[in-house]
Amino acid sequence: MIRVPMEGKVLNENEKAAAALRAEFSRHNVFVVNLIGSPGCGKTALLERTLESFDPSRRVAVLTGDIQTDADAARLARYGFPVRQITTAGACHLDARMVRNALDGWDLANLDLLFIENVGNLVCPTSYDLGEAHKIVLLSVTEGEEKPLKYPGIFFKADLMAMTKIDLLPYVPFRADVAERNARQIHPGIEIVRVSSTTGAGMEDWLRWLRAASAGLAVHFMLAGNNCRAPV
Ligand SMILES: Nc1nc2c(ncn2[C@@H]2O[C@H](COP(=O)(O)OP(=O)(O)OP(=O)(O)O)[C@@H](O)[C@H]2O)c(=O)[nH]1
Ligand SMILES: [Mg+2]
Repeated sequence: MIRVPMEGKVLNENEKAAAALRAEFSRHNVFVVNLIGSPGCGKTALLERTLESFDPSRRVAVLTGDIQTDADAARLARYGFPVRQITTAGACHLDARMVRNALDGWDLANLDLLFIENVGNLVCPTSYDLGEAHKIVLLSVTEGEEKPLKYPGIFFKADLMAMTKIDLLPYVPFRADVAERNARQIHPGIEIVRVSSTTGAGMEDWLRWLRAASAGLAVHFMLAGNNCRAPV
């Protein structure tokens, strides 16, 4: 009985912090996406492949969340863009305050695109607004096509589902069309891309989605074809 009001208060605090962040992102025209998915679904790998495809002049940064270690930040920093690790020391999600703290010292006026990789978890991050423009859910083909039905919250809230590791489709009994149907049963308007960070398949669709989703903002991170290296 006590747990519910306390959780409500925490979420309420987060909503205030997220609203402040959203206003800040909007003021500086920063396009922010929040990547959510199970541990190991390929969030960092997708970001690695994405950063690899960007021209170094792009004004892109990444915040990556984990319970422990800065392993993901080390992987992502290799591409030359600003990267910071948020270690939550036990928390199964990022919250808006953690994001605000991690942004300290970064001039948002110098940024067009911010990726936030959430802690690997299909449930907890769903409830925490980070001031992002879009939540993106990743579902890898090794997880089972029923996951959108079992974990509907994130599929309902996400604007895009990235089906990851599609290079493994020949080797796993995963029916991609059923997974997509399940996601659309929960959220009829959800957009879907199929990608492989290993082979690069589908990267153009993912980048096209990013371009279209950010079109309302005056961001220039990859509007010009000559400034965006084609995915390898
Ligand atoms: N075959 C294949 N493996 C992949 C692909 N993407 C990621 N992996 C592998 O999946 C494992 C987990 O990938 P990560 O990118 O670390 O996953 P993550 O979602 O960032 O994991 P956490 O941050 O720990 O939640 C690694 O061994 C990757 O090499 C892919 O497209 N195809
Ligand atoms: Mg990761």
